[in-house]
Amino acid sequence: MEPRVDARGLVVLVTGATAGFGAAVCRRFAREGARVIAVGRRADRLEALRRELGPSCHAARLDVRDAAAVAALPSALPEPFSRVSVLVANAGLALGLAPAHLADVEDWETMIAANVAGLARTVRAFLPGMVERGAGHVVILGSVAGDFPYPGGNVYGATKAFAAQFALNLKADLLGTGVRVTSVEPGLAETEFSLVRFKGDAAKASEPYRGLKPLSADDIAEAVHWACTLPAHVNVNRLQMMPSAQAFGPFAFRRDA
Ligand code: NDP
Ligand code: 8X3
Repeated sequence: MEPRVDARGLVVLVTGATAGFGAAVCRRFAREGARVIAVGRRADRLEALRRELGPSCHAARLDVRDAAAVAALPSALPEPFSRVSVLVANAGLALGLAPAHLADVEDWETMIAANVAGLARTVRAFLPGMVERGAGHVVILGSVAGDFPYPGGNVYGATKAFAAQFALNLKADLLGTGVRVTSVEPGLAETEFSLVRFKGDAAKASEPYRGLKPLSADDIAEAVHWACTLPAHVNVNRLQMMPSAQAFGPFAFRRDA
């Protein structure tokens, strides 16, 4: 086997690093000796992570919906964090689980702004540097919700379908540049995701995980780390994961429809 990519040479920028998958990905790469840039909105969480990980971590407070701030981020990174080699575009959220005809349109706009526009802008900001250096890896957090429809998934699922197709289209564009692209598409994973989706309602948020073992943030971090440290000639295009306790729903029928 060709040699694996050595994490000690990587500069890994992670959006949505203040919780869940993003924080776990930062810890996973830092443990392997990579330099890590943690990006998110909550300053206290960023500062805590920066203190925990020490000098190998740089923190940048940023809302991925802020187009100007995203565009300015690559040139705002100090040495030795300025040459980002792995971008983990993970920041995102679901809001609500109401059927489309009852859903809050502002929730839809927030999801589209973060999960679609914010994602695309983040990737666009870091691609030129990677292409110029002839090396890099873009990891995009999609979801099984982008592949499998479920009631109430409406716009959230559609944003994740965008994420997966965007990743594949990037792969097409980046052929021959030395930049790898991977779409990671998890199923049920216990993080702050549901608390955000149900707007702080802890009882509702815990219901999806009741009585089963969901994926953990560390499980996703492990998968991201694996894909990024495979030998440079190997590109994992899509990586879909579910807990053993999850599977697909059957088709639904209504006899009275
Ligand atoms: P969490 O809610 O635990 O973490 C989400 C992270 O995204 C937080 O760090 C949050 O930070 C950040 N974030 C949200 N909005 C913005 C924004 N506008 N700008 C910058 N950062 C933002 O959820 P997960 O870790 O579970 O989710 C991470 C990704 O994985 C999301 O894209 C989600 O859709 C996806 N996913 C989650 C699954 C799950 O079941 N948990 C399954 C499949 C995919 P802050 O609020 O500080 O900005
Ligand atoms: C998160 C997984 O099934 O709650 O993307 O939509 S799900």
